[in-house]
Amino acid sequence: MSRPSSHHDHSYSLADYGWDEACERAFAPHHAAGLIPARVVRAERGSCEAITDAGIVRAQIPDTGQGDPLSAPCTGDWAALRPAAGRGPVLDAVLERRTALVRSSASRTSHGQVLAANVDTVVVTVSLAAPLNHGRTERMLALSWESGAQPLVVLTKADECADAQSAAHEVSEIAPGADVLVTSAVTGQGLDTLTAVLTGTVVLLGPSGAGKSTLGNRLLGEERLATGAVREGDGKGRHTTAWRELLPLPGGGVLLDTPGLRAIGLHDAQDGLEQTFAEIEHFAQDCRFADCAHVSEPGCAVLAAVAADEIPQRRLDSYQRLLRENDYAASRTDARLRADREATKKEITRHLRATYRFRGNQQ
Ligand SMILES: Nc1nc2c(ncn2[C@@H]2O[C@H](COP(=O)(O)OP(=O)(O)OP(=O)(O)O)[C@@H](O)[C@H]2O)c(=O)[nH]1
Ligand SMILES: [Mg+2]
Ligand SMILES: [Zn+2]
Repeated sequence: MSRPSSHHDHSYSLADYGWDEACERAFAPHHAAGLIPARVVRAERGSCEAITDAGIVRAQIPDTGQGDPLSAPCTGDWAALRPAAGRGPVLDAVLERRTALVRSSASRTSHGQVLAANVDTVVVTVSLAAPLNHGRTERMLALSWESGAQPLVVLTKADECADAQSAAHEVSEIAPGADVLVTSAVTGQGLDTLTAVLTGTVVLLGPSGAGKSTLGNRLLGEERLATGAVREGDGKGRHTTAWRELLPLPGGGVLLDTPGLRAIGLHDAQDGLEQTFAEIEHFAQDCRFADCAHVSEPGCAVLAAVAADEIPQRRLDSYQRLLRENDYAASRTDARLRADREATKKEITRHLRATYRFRGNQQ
């Protein structure tokens, strides 16, 4: 396994990390309050590393008591830091996120987990050294579209594939609206094009072993990220990357490598799914019923398109499976919200009872 170098260069400024006029405007009230602008490059529970114009600092994250991890500061957030005498600064506020990459959290709670905030481009990596798994790619695309960022599919390891072009064609059929690029970190194929099209905050997303960190090192121009061999036999990765950290790209913009996710659960991704399956939604406009589920309804234009081989059956099945999963996740969220509200109501009732009993005793 190759070792990454672990420290940031201190010569970078906030502008290198994407600070622009929109940030400046949004930060104005914090500026007036004497707070310092920063971008979170790595977040943990209780503290984070953030870049400021004075270099990297570690800032404390006060416990807000809010259970929802969606509101916790995460990598890519623009933050307002309050300087504290004699110790590190405290993260006081987070600017509203332009975009956010959210998956349903791994824990059994129904909360979402923010993988990255203020992302411009999501690089969805797909290895050409293993059989294509369209369902997984569609899932990653749905997550990407839902985030508000632009997805770009990057096929990796072209050197290990006999016919990369036809694989690229196949993948482009399941990725309406996203470009598909063939690359190899070994031969260098496609890397100049990739470098040229990447701007802003770029996130590498994909299964373990897809070659995200290897690609990241090529984009960074140095071995900053640890990489690991895939397993003999099934070609699966070993989950080499363990954390998420923003790194500046030599040509401008910043890069976020992510750990290969074991499971990418959808979180409230209805719009992202509609975008991912745009051609099905297009046909659906001609269904007789506005709420057609494209199962057995009369006058269903989607089923007609499947029968006419204009939409592959696999594609419709995949869409319906992901929609069901998303609905299920949403209903769990609703149940949790209901439970939260019930708990709050009970708490208030208890409080009122105690208060009135107290008053009653006084009289
Ligand atoms: N042949 C070939 N191998 C590659 C290429 N890119 C990456 N690899 C190999 O694929 C393996 C996995 O690469 P990583 O970059 O660690 O994969 P990753 O996606 O970062 O994996 P995780 O960090 O576990 O999520 C390593 O052995 C790489 O050398 C490529 O373009 N061609
Ligand atoms: Mg990695
Ligand atoms: Zn229909």
